[in-house]
Amino acid sequence: MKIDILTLFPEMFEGVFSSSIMKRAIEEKKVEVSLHNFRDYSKDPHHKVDDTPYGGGNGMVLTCQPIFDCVEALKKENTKVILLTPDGTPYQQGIAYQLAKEEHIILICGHYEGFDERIRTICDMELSIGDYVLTGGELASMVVADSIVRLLPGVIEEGSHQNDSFNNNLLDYPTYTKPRVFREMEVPEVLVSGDHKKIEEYRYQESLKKTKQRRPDLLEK
Ligand code: 6GU
Repeated sequence: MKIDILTLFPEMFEGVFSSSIMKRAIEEKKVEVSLHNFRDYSKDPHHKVDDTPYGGGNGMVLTCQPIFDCVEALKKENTKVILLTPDGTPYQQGIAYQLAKEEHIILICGHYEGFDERIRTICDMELSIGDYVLTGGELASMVVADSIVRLLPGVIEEGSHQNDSFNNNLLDYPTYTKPRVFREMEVPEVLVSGDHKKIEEYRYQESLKKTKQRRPDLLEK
């Protein structure tokens, strides 16, 4: 998979792509990530990328030209162009699975107070990562990229995302490791019983219980 990210702040991504699982996935060529500062595509003599809004109002609006030219330079036959915006489709695990099947993704990070509405015409999808407002799409695109990359074949141990929270609309069951007793808190007996059928049933029931308590909305899906 190839992920191209359009941003005015490529330096924000350094830590995310040079650490942990993302770093390894890139090194092992499971994914290729490129950052593009669309300011470099601006035809304005001062490399301007924004202007005042028609009709008046506060703030600056990202202009079409640099983003259109940057997307057109990168776009291939099977490219999915995604805009990160607080008014986009709420991002969910199901979308991560769909996007993990794509060959090439372009993520466009909006910034400042907004972007020219016509930028939406070159996008296949608009995503929001939640009901709160960020200063820009950068953090959102990191969230989307991270959640996709971990699903790519060979990035994390096969099967280890089978039990992720949100698969089957259930939250994860509780897990424990050594020691068996820590500050008088004991690991549930069933987990050391060796009875795999019982363990499976216990985990399912715990998932269900936690989901009912914390996210009853998931069970209605
Ligand atoms: Cl994708 N962008 C911004 N700026 N704020 C957000 C968001 C995206 N998703 C939630 N809040």
